[in-house]
Parts: sequence; C-alpha cells; structure tokens
Amino acid sequence: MSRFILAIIIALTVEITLAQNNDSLYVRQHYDLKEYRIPMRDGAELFTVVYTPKDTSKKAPILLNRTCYNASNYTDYGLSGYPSKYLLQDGYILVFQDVRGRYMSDDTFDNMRPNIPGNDRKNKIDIDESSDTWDTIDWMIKNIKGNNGKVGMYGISYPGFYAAAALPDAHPALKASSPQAPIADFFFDDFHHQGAFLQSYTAAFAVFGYQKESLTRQSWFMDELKRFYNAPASDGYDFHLRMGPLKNITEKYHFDNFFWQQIVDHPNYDEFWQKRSIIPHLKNVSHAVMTVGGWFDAEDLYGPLSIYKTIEATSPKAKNTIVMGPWDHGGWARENGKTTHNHIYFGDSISTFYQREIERNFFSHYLKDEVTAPLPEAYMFDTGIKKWKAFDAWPPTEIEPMALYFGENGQLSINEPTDENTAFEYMSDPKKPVPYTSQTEGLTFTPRRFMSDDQRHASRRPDVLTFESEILSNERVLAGEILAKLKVSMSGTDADFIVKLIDVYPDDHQNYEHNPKNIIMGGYQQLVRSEVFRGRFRNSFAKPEPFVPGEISDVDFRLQDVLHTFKKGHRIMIQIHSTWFPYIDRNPQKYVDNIFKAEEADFIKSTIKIHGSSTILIGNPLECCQPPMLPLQGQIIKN
Ligand code: PG9
Repeated sequence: MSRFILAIIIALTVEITLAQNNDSLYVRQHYDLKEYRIPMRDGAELFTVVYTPKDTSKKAPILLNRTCYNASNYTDYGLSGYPSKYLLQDGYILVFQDVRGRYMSDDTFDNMRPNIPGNDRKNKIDIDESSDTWDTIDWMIKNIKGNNGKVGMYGISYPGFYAAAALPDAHPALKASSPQAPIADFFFDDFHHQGAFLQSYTAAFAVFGYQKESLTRQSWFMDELKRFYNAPASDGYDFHLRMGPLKNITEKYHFDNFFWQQIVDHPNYDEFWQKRSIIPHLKNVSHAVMTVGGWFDAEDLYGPLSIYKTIEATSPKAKNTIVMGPWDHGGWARENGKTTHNHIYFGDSISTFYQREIERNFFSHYLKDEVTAPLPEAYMFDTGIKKWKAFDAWPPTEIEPMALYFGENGQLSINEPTDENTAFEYMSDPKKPVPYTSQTEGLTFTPRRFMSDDQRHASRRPDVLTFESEILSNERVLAGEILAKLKVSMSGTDADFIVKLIDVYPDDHQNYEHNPKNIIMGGYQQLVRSEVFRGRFRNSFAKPEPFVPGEISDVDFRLQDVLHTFKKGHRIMIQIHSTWFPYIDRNPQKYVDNIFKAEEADFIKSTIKIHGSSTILIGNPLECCQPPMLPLQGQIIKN
C-alpha cells in the first residue's frame, strides 16, 4: 500500500475518531445520562437510557428511539453518528429503549410483535408495541424533569418499525414520528420479497432467533452467528450453491433458531405473517409522520412506501411526508461526504442536507413550535439527473406514464404494443442461477451494494431475457409505481420472475466523477429498479397455486416506485429472468408445498416463455392486486 494512501487512511481514521470523540465529548459536556427501568401495564420493565440537556433554561421535547439492537450501545455517552449532530445540538431529551424481550428489558421477544386491533391503550391489559410505547411516553412525560410534554420518535430499519408501531392509538403527547427504512411486513420486507425468500439473509437469523436467558448488556447470539461465519467458502454465491436445498440450512445451522423455524413453518402469507404487518393498523393517524427511505434499499423498500401510502389513504388528518434519497439501507445516517452507490456518484453532502434541512426542521417544527420551511408532501431524489424534486403528491400524477412492450430481437417498444403472438423463451436452471451482483460478494449479513449495480453480467446470459429501447432522442422521466403484467407459460409447475428496469449509458460515456475500480462506463447498465415475484402467489399470497405446464398464466406484480430521468442518448432496458442468487433462494420450478423442505431432486430445469402480450406499466397510481399497499382485502384468514 503506497505511503500516500496509508497517510490518507490514517488521516481519515483520526478524523473519524475525533468526530466520534467530539460527539462523545460534546454529549458529556452538554447532557446528563441516566438509566431507568420503565414499568409497563403488565408489570414488565423496559430498560431505558435517557440523556437530558444540562441547559435547563427551557423545557425540552423528548426524542424516543425504541430498538431491538441494544440500547446499552447508547450508554457511556456513545452517541456518535446517530441521532445526527444537528439533533444532538438542538437540546432534545434523547431516549433509547430496549424493546420487550431484548437485552436489558424483561419478557420474551417476538419478531414484528403483532398489534392487537382495537386495543384501547389507555385501559386494556393487552400488550403490544403500541401499548409499550404508550406506557413509555406516559411515564416519561410524568417522570423526566424538564420535558415540554411533546414526544417525537425516529428509528432506522427495525427501530423504524417501532416508530410506525407507535402510531395506532398513539399517546396524545406523541406529536411526530419518523419511521426510517421501516419494516412494514416481513413477507415483503427483509426476509421475503413478494413470497421469495432472501437466502443471503440467512446469517441474520442469528440476531432474531434466540431468546436471551437473563438481562444482558452485551450480545448473546454471537456463537450462533459464528456458526455461519466459520463457513468454508467466503464467496456467497459458491457457499449458498454448495449448500443445496434450504433444508440443509435448517439441519446444519439453524436447527435451534425459533425465528428460522417460524419462517419454515409459514411459507405462505398466512395469519402468522398477516398479523405481524403494521399496515392494517395505520388508520386515523393524526400526527406528523415523515417516512424516509433509500431508493437502493435492498432490505426495506416496501416498508417506507407502503407506510406512507397507507397513511395517505386512511388518515386525512395526518401531516404525512415521504423522503426518498439515493441511499441504500439507512445511508442518510452514514454518508456525510460523497454519496456514491456502487460505481455511481450522486453528489456531495446529500446526507448532510437531509439531516440539517429536512430531518432537523421536521422535529423542530412539530416538537419545538419553531417556524421552519414547510416540508413538501414528497421530497424525492431523481436518481437519473441526481437532483432533489418536491411533489405535492406521491405517486405524482403530472408526469406522463409509460408502457413498455417486448419485441423481436430484444427490442423494447415505448408505448407501442408489439405482436401479441410472439413469445420469448429461456431455459432456467436452478443449478446455474443468475448472480444477483456483478461483483463477488462474501457471506454478507445483508446485501446492500447492488441496487445500482452494472447488469452486463446478466444481460449476456442465455437465461436472461433482455429488451432494449432505441437511443432516447429526448430525456424521459419515470416517476411512481411500476406494474409488471406478464403472460407466462412454462414446462415446469412453479417459477420466480425477476423484472429489472435498467438505464443503459451511451456507448461512449466517460465517467470522471467516481470510478475507483475504473469500470468501463460506456454501455454501463445501471440498475434502476428490480423486484422478484414468486409465481405460485400470482392469485393470492395466502393460497399458492402450481402452474399448468404449457398453459399461459397471468403474473401481475408491483415493482417498488422509482424517480429516474433517463437522459437523452441513453436507452431503457428491461431484463426478465427466474433466478437471482443468492439474494433469493432458488425456486425448484417443480411445485412443492414448502420450498424450505424441498429435496435436491425437486430442482428441475424449466423452459419459460414470456408472451408478447406482456407489458410493464410505469407511473400513476396503479390498480394492482398485490402486494397490499393498503390493508389486505379478502386475504385475512379468519381466526
Ligand atoms: N430491517 C433490517 C434487518 C432486519 C432483519 C434482518 C436483517 C436486517 C434492519 O433492522 O437492519
């Protein structure tokens, strides 16, 4: 390593350390730290870390972060990085709490603990995350000195779910909540995407699949995590391919993991998953809600979009805002310098702008009655021209929608139907699955760096259908929801469908902004949006159905929203394939009741056809069956 680079690394390390020390030093100088055990209505006590400003000249609002990731990480004045330094300097009472069943809090943990519908949080003894939040807020208002009676909540990812779970029947002192990269429903976020299982997450089960034996400030699941990280292969693709069927993971690694067993026992969207979705409970919300997400979030993209849209549809009194930026999972809390994602540079200080001008103003306005610039309904970053745009509705209605059709010779036609009698086929082999990334990834805890990745590795494979438009003579803005309406047939009896929207750079594109690996950017195929759909759920996520070989079936599904300008000189590309490994598990392509119990022999090659009457619709709110952006209609299994 050259001396110059070494010097840079040392300088950066010192700077980062100083920044953290400054945070810790700053926190120690400006805050008093106390720990409490807050009693819940059923007698359980939740461990809570509280920082109160030393400056008591004015009463301060409370900012509450409920977490399953160990509130003890926030003791000893160690707040570096989160919440942002702007909130740190704004004189809030900062509170971090272990949710029920985690670390220093009592009782046992339940993933996405089901909300009890209609639970009157003031009186009933039933407990859920909403009642625990209600009890916590009520206790804090009455017992923490110097508070102004107003509470805000925020949290990224799982803590983002807890910020959303506070909203049903919320305590009157809760004035503002910011669910950030929130999980809304584990069948559409994190572990599953539209019924397909995210195999690359397998190691993460160690974090959520064991109960602690006593109160603890430290992680207690590390031995289980090591089972995975002592694995023979460091290449994630090879490791998981050698793994074979998912049942081998149960036998070799997760034989004692209660959450893994729940995943195996509930392969369909049954009541177990439905009652763990927060979506059906987001009604009559009367608070300020700012949902935040990253366009490149491979874990929780359904979450922010569905929470925002549901509140928009069910809660006219809510002051409901959504912010979507060029980040992967939680990037807005990490990247204060250049914002890059894979080989694409999006700009400088984008996260700082968000923290200082958006997040800080949101809480100041609603918790401190400060006059701040009103937030737009939707503050969305265009990932094509790399600029923020404000909309007064999301999805926007003022942007021309687009329909994409598939033609011969890989031609993608814009807004012009092609010959419906054509069909495009590929042979999908689960033993040679399409890699989800062009890069070699290790055994990732969760894959986070592929959602703007180069797709040339895929477009050159015979099992990937690739359709490409003419060179655009004018720029085209794609904004809003995407609906894939596929007409498919196959030689097998089950299949997954991965649809990708891709921005193809001009052949002579030169990229000077950020290209540390010197990728040839001429012809770069930037992933704009991708999503998988497990075909067995085409008529219902609760009731899967096999395909009939040779019969044409409709497979309609949403891809998550986009805001992307395809510049003049670029092309629009669509890819369709049926494996995406190891990001998602392999579909045997022979229908079995439970893929988690499939045998090696169940995995078969299948010739799959996409028929010419298929189309991809982009823009304007799309009427589509699934997944439920709003409370499930007709699919709730009655008790
Ligand atoms: N939603 C993220 C996650 C959940 C479960 C497993 C892995 C990641 C998160 O809470 O970071």
